[in-house]
Amino acid sequence: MKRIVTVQDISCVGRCSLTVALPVISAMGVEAAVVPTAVLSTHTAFKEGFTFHDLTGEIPSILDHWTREGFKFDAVYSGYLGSKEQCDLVIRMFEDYTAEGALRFADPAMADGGKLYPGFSESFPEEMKRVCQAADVIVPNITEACLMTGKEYRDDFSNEEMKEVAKCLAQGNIRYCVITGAPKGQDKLGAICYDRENDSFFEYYNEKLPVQFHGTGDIFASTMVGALTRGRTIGEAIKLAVDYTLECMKKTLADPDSRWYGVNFEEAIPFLVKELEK
Ligand code: PXL
Repeated sequence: MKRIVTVQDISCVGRCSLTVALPVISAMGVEAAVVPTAVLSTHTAFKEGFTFHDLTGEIPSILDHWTREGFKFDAVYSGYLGSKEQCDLVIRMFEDYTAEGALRFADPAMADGGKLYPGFSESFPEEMKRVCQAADVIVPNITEACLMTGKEYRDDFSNEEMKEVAKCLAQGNIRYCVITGAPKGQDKLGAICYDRENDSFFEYYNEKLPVQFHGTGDIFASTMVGALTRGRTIGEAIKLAVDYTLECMKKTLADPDSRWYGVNFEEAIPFLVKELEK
């Protein structure tokens, strides 16, 4: 069985980060080890009052133990990170805990809709850019891609403009820069992938629903990591991630109260497993 390690926070309520990555990756038949970066009472899109306990201080000793044990993983997957120091630690993990040919995957989960999430400083995107450019595959939304390339965000970028941003960000180790949540016309949503090695683009779209939910980026990223680790091509991984995310959103729509609690990925797990077996 393949084994990955994912580095992100644990938000106790509000399906996102580790509470999404662990079940999704497990459902895909891949073992998931974790490095928790922080413990929060909820994700930060909840109103005032969420708690935040930073775990940066714990990570170096976890990694030192792993070095003594000689642990290596088939993928290192980073998500929501809280500090420059954590960015440095992820870059160290990309170097030191990857098996031969392993995947280095970064989801720069820090912003959406033109704005950084609460608690991030203006300088954080520069730190996250270092993490992304040390990875093989990255999955920013267009807001995150703009913040890391210094482009001004607009909510009406054309397909060509998005491709330009993806290409501009694809430096360092990056092989594939996947812009998530990319629209196609009025009624399609999907992803645009820039393949740096071949200087080409791959796009995949599915139905666009008239709603947005919190935590869809984590579903998308976790699905891609699972699929790539299972040996799927980048195109197959993107298609599966777009389709499963849509399926989760459809399940969520059936329960309007669940909006702040992330998407209903649980009831869509049978779809994911079936698609993966095809
Ligand atoms: O879904 C990304 C994410 C992860 N972790 C925390 C968050 C968010 C998005 O807001 O707040 C704590």
